[in-house]
Amino acid sequence: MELTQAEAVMDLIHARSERALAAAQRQLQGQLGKFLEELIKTAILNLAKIEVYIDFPDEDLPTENRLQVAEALDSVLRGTLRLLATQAYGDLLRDGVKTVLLGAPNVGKSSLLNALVGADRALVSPEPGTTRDYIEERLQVGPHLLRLIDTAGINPEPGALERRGMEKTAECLTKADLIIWVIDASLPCPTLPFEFAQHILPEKTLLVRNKIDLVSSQSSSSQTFSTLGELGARVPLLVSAVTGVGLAELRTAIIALADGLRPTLFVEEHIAINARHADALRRAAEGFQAALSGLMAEPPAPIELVSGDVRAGLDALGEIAGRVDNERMLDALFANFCIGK
Ligand SMILES: Nc1nc2c(ncn2[C@@H]2O[C@H](COP(=O)(O)OP(=O)(O)OP(=O)(O)O)[C@@H](O)[C@H]2O)c(=O)[nH]1
Ligand SMILES: [Mg+2]
Repeated sequence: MELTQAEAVMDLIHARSERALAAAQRQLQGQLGKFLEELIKTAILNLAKIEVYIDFPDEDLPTENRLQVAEALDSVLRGTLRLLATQAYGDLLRDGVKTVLLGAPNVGKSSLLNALVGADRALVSPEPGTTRDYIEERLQVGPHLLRLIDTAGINPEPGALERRGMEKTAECLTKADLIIWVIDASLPCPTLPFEFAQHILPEKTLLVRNKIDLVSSQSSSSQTFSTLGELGARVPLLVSAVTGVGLAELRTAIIALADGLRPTLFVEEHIAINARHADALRRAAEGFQAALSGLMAEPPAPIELVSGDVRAGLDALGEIAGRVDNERMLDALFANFCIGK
């Protein structure tokens, strides 16, 4: 078993959602290892192609070979960056989808958190400004793990303590994967100050009209949302945290939005690297990038330097699965070139 598979066993044990489980299973089957192996193979082969010329200092690396090697290293670099791009998805699987409940005071954010979690987790009261600090709960919604965060309500005229709560809300928003924007269905349509509104991207936001139990069905269908911009043009979700109406639809909508957070770069959607992999991949990318720059410079960098950079990239890739040893390098060197002929 290689290192990535051993890590997958750990991920399997800690998996808290179907998606995390599926990703861990694929990694256990060696999916990540195989992808890395391909990159390593190509890099070793091309390292061999240039190191031949270190051993024969009278000959220069012909331009044609140089371009071939550069092209191959470029594909290794792109593969490395593609893997690196799955880190955000890996974080999402391991830590949960960061979902922020946002809205004016008293609209029922804490009540919604309690209703979704199925427990009295956050304090609820008819007084506005109940929640000051943010409250976080993990829960499963369909195949996803959610980190649901209840925040202090956005008050246009806050007191000192409320203002500090709102600063924390703004900070939460900048890191949110999803936003549930709650408005009170029994009140006129609200607006949000710019410092909050700027973070509300329509593709990651659900508009929820809570307290629908207080509103007759006629008046709820006639309300317009002209102050809410692009989001206002959508049909909002109608829910009641008190009666439970609309909560199933809210869960379905959350699942649909969370599904959209998957990386689109991979057909094999289950690759999701961890922080250790990301650190090594970043160093690998640096090595391959430096080698490429050296090869493509005019005049090209000395071959010893280029080879050193490729080796640094290879070592970093090798760290992820185990190690790339010199034996393998020599094998490739002798298998592909008629040295000593
Ligand atoms: N009728 C009705 N009342 C609700 C509903 N949801 C919440 N409430 C009531 O609205 C009041 C405020 O609810 P909270 O959940 O504390 O509201 P909040 O948005 O967290 O408020 P802050 O923490 O002050 O920002 C409470 O009295 C709740 O019982 C609902 O769907 N229907
Ligand atoms: Mg609250």
